[in-house]
Amino acid sequence: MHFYILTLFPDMIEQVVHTSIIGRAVSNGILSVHAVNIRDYTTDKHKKVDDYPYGGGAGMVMQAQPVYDAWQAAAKEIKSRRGQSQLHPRTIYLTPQAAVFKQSMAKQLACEQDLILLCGHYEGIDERVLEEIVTDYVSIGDYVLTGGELPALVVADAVARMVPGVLTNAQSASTESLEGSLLEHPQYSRPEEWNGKIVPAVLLSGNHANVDAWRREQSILRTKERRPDLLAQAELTQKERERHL
Ligand code: 6GU
Repeated sequence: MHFYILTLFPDMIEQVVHTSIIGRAVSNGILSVHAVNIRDYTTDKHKKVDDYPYGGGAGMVMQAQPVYDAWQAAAKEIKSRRGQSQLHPRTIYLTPQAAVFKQSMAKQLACEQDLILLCGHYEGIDERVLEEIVTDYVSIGDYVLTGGELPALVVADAVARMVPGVLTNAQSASTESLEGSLLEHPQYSRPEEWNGKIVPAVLLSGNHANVDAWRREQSILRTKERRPDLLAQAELTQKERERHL
C-alpha cells in the first residue's frame, strides 16, 4: 500500500514512518510513505501558501493552488504506476469537522492500493479545492489539534497495521480488540508476584478453557466499566446479556 501525505511539515511525517512496525514494513517494501511538501508546489514568488479569509476573521487560510498542484502530482504518480488515466485516488482530509475515525474505517481503507492524506493548518483550506479532490473527511476525536499531521499519522498507522504482512502472526492475534466492540482483557507477565501483587491463579492453571472463559469475562467487565457505550453494541451471548446488561 502506498501513502501520500500532503503537508507543510514533511519532517514530522518522515520522523515517524521510519520507526517501529511501520518503519519495518516500509523497509520490507510492503508499504511506502511519501511526504509531499505542499510548499514545493506554490507558484507564489515568496513561497506563500496561505492568505487572509474572505469575509474577515482570525487566522489564515491555505490557498487552493498549492494544495491542488501537490495533489495532482501525487495523483499523477499513482495513475501512472497503476496505468489508469481516469482514476481519482481516495483522498482523506483530516479535519475536526468530520465523523470520528473508527477501527471499521481502518479495515476498509486497508483494502485500497493508494491513499492520499491531506493535512491542513491555520484556519483550514479553501473550500473549493476540497470540493475538487477530497473523497473522505476524517476526524480523530472531539478535540482540536494544531494541524492534520498527527491525525494523518494516526490514520496511516491504524490502516497500515491492517494491511496483510505488516504485523507478524503474534501481533495479529491481539488485533481483534474492539472488533466485537469489547476491550481487551488484562495481561500479566513474570514474575508471579510483584509489589505484593500476584497473578490471577487461573492464568497459571494450564487449563485453556478456563483461561479463555476468564479473559472473556474480564473483557466484558472492563468494557462495562470503562466504555459502557461500546457494551451496548457488543456481540454477547444470551447468557452474557443476562449477566451483564
Ligand atoms: Cl483530523 N485535525 C485537527 N486539526 N484537529 C483534530 C483532528 C483533525 N481530529 C481531532 N482534532
